[in-house]
Amino acid sequence: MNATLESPISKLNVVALAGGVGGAKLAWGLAQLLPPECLTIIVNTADDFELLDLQICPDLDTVMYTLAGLANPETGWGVRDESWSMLEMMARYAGPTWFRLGDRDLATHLRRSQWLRQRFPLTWVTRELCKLLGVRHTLLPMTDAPVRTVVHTDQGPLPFQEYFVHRGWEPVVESIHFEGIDSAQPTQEVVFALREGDIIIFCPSNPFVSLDPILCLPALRRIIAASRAPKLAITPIIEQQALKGPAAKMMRELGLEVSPVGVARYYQDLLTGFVLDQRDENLKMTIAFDLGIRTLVTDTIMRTEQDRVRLAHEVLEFAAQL
Ligand code: FO1
Repeated sequence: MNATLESPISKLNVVALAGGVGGAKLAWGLAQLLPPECLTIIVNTADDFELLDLQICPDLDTVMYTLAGLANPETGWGVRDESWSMLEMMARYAGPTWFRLGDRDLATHLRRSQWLRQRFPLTWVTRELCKLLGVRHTLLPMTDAPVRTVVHTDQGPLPFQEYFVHRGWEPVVESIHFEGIDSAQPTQEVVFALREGDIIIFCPSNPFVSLDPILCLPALRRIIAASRAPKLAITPIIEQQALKGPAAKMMRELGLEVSPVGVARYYQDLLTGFVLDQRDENLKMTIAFDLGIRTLVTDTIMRTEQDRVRLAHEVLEFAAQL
């Protein structure tokens, strides 16, 4: 796809905070409009985990594969045109198959884990993987330190992927904890990107398990709050539902209002703008007047590549008015 942004916005430093599939789609749209030196995507690493002695970084990989044009279009995660021979053999050995690692995807985990064992930091490893896949925009893990989401549920505390994939986000969430967050530092690259950012975008990712880990890193929330850049979020909730994943179910279980208003309120102290879906237009005034956040109402569903670019374009134009 060949799109350009005929406006001075294309020269600004845009920083996007992203988690899984929704964040990756918007990041891809932004990457079609902005030159590589103008877009940095800071990605959640708290759903990373270790499986078969490999370091798996699902959100980083989802964004990386999407920007590389390699993402599986059916799932949003993993690699397109995947084969599953390793998993079939693993089943014969009675090994773990609940987390579906495809053959091509496996190469990423093997290479990353090898470099991490050689003590290269995750930021370096991510830059290298991106370079080798032809991703030219900057992808940054939120930290090089291990941070792990633990979901406290009616069935006890569960590591994130155990809750999300193995148990299909069926347990009732009582609270969420990010193990290691207090001693983890955001990387210098992350801090620099946010300090130099002219626009900060909260992608339509799960607020509790995708963006919260980034915002809970020591000093990051303060840096974002202090930034004078326009800061805007795109709703991951439309008509009381999440397009994908457990965000709406989590909101309900955590006792929050399941709506774009609930999301805007959750980020209230950080935002200057909020993008809500046209299906929720009636909530615009509540966000604007009760929460004091400027709003843009548009079609936020990204079904096609054109949708991603259109939404990215609208978001950038909106940011320019804030
Ligand atoms: N999500 C699933 O629902 N089932 C899987 O088997 C699965 C495998 C998987 C493998 C590699 C990868 O990078 C991601 C994978 N995901 C899978 C997605 C991932 O667990 C979640 O989407 C994120 O952690 C939430 O953002």
